[in-house]
Parts: sequence; structure tokens; C-alpha cells
Amino acid sequence: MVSSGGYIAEDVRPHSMARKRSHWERIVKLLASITSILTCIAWIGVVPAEGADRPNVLLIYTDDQGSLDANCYGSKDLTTPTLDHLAATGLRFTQMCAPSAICSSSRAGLLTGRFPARAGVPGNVSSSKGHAGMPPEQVTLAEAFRDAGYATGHIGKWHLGYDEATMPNGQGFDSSFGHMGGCIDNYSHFFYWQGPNRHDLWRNGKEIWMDGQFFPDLMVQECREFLTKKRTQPFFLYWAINVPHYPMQGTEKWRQHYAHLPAPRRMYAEFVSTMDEKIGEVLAQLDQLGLRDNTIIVVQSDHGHSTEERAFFGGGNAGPYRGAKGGLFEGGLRVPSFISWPGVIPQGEVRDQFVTGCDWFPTLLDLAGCEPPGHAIEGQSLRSVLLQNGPSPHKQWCWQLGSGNNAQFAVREGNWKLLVNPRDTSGQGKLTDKDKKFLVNLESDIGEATNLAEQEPARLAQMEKLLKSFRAGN
Ligand SMILES: [Ca+2]
Repeated sequence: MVSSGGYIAEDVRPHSMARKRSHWERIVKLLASITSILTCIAWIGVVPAEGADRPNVLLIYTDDQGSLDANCYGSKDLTTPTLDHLAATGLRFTQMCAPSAICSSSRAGLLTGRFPARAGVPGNVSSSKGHAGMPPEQVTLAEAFRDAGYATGHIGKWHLGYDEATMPNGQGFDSSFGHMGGCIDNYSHFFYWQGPNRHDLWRNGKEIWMDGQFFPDLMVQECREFLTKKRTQPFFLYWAINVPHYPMQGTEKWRQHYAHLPAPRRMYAEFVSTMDEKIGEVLAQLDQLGLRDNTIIVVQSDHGHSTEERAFFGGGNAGPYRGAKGGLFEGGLRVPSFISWPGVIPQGEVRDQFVTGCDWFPTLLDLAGCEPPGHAIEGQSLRSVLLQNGPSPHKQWCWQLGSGNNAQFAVREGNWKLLVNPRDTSGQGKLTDKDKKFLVNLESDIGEATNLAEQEPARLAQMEKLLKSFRAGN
């Protein structure tokens, strides 16, 4: 490079000298340009192919795990070292709300970033072969990642459609292993809900039989194979582990460990710790492959715990929250939720901001440096919540569970929440006709015990207006 001093000296030289100098200068500049072009070409040659340096994403969606059902959330009767380790090496949320309080809708919200009803899944889809689920035109997280050059895999439960177009391979997953309906017996892999009894285990759209093999172990094996095969390219693995959903089939080790607990907490705890152990086995594989630091791990429940007969009428722990699976009180919506990405996301911190399961769609794409979706979604990126402990991206939110006259709704603005047609599946207090509009302030009444609808008519009207606006699609 010519120093600036040289140019200053040039001004006082005779014109002919200056012209000659200018001629050489042009040649030097031309050579410099050629050199920088060549440098650029050489650099492009060594830059990794697009996506090769992007983080992997492992999204683990647990099933019917109650609001506080991990040791680090306050359930000190549980042994959950894997989840506790994730909290210590990442963040956990205290106000992560599921997109809905039942399986299919929650999964639709997670995988599309949209209000589940707008994704075409206001309630549970059929668990019977041949029945369509979430419309295939909905854009899933798997499709978004696949478009960005990721390998995409589904392992575990699906429950978003049981015909070719709406099974996982029709919704953006390169590979799929698991059951299509809502639940299975973990040894026979038969649907575990009602008759007629039927087998439900599939690989890439083809029925397979793996008689007598414990499904959580099969999922671990599948995860390990996926991680090993895809370790050299960015991947998005959606592991929808069907645990601790009924039937509660914890292993012998955990049956002995929890022998002192009363039923149904005992059976539930056995299955929670079985789940924790299986997740730990997959995380150990990530460590062995050297992928842990370049993999974003999210673990979250799809909604609150079940109080159904098949779940022995309970066993999960919602702590101070009212409600459970199937209703829009906090016990149905607040879920244990973790994210860990060592080196990028703070470790051992807690986030209390109101956030939702719909937010993972834009958040994971954002963190991975992929393009945001080109269409409107309700979820928002949590980047600033995660990295800077920034404010909640949501001033307002809305939930719908079911359709028709008995559909439940909840709408939230700040700490105010209005429930319409509420259902309390935890049986805490009777709901009367007056409670069909149930207004609470979560700041003063986290247990949602007192209906303020009559005392706060102006607030009720405002919340009803907001709900109407959401229902109109605004
Ligand atoms: Ca569930």
C-alpha cells in the first residue's frame, strides 16, 4: 500500500512526473484489484457449503408431563438428573404456556408456530388409520428446516394425521419412526385407549412390527442411529417422546426406586424417571459424537398432566396452578420447558416471561440463522428473552380448545386472563353457569380461584372484545 504521505508529496512534482506516476498508480491499483478478486475466489473455495456450520436442533416434546414435574421445578420427590442437568447447562422457563391443553393441537402449534385452530387443529385429530389430520398445506418446522438444507427426522408420537398426506413424511420429515395415534402400549405397540384394538407402529409410512420391545428403548436406538448418520450435516430431529403419557409403564429400576410413594404419584414418577433416563441416553450419544456444543436442545411438555382414568386419575404435579390436561387453566397450559446451547445461551438461568410453545418455530429458525417463514404466524422469536433476558414478545395471546358450542377459549392480556366455557379437569372447586365467563388476574390469583367477571365489568368487556378480535383472525 502507498502511504498517504506519498500522495501529498506528489502534488508538488512537475506535471509530466505526475502523469507518469499516475500511470503506474493505475497499474498498481489494477494489480491490487486482481489480487483481491483472486483472494475472494480462494476464500469462497474454503468457506463451508451453506448450512454446514449451522447448529443442529434436537426438539424433544414430552407428553402429559405436569407443570412442575421435574426436580428442578420443585417436585423434590422426583429423580430427574437429565432435566436438572439441562436446566443447569441452559435455561428453564416458569411461564412457558403450551399452544393448547391437548395433544394434537399442542403439536400443531409447536410445528407451525400458529394458533392451532388457524393451523386447522382446534382439537385432537383421529387416531384411526386413513383419517387426515393437520392439513398438508400448513408449513411445518420440518419443512422450514428442510428448505434451509437440514436433514429432518421424526421419532415417537405423531398424532397429527393418519393418512399419507398428513403423516410425518408428508409434512417435511425425511424420516419417521413411531406411532401415528395418540397413545400406545409400549410393548405391543397397540393403540391404548379404546377398541377396536389395533397395532400402530410405522417407519416412513409403512407399518412395522417390533413385538414385545419397549418403545422408549426403540426410540433411543432410533435417535442414536439418526444422530450418528447425520452428524456431518445440520439436522432437525423432532423426538416426540410419548412419556409420561399413559399407559404408565416405568421400568423395574424405577418401580423399586419409588416403591415408597403412594399411588398414583408412584406410577407417574416411575414413568417420569424412565423418560428422564432415556433422554439422558440420547444426550450421552450427542456428547460422544462431539455434537453437544453445536446442538440446540429444547425439552418441553405438550401440556399439563392427565387426570383421566387411564392415568389413574392423576399423579402429576401442577403445584399452585389450577387445572390439568384438557382445560385452559394454568395447570393445563404451563409446562416444564428447557433450552440448552452451551456457549451461546446463558447457563443455569431462569426466565419468568410469558412465552408460548408457538414461539419455538420462529425462535429455532432464528437461532439457526435460517430464513423466517414467509407467511404470518403468531409465534415470535424468543432471541432477546433467551440471550438478554428481554421482555415477553407477547402483550396478548389466545387459546382455543375444541370447536362448536362447547369449545373452550382463553385470552390473555398482561396478567389478565378470561376463560370462556372453562373446564377444570383437576376438580378444584365447582364451576357454575356464572363461570362460563371466568375472569382472573394471575398476578394476585395464580390459582385462578376467584372469578372477577362480575366485579370487573369494564375489564370483562375489554377481554371479550379482544377474544372476538382473535376469533375473527385479527
Ligand atoms: Ca399429551
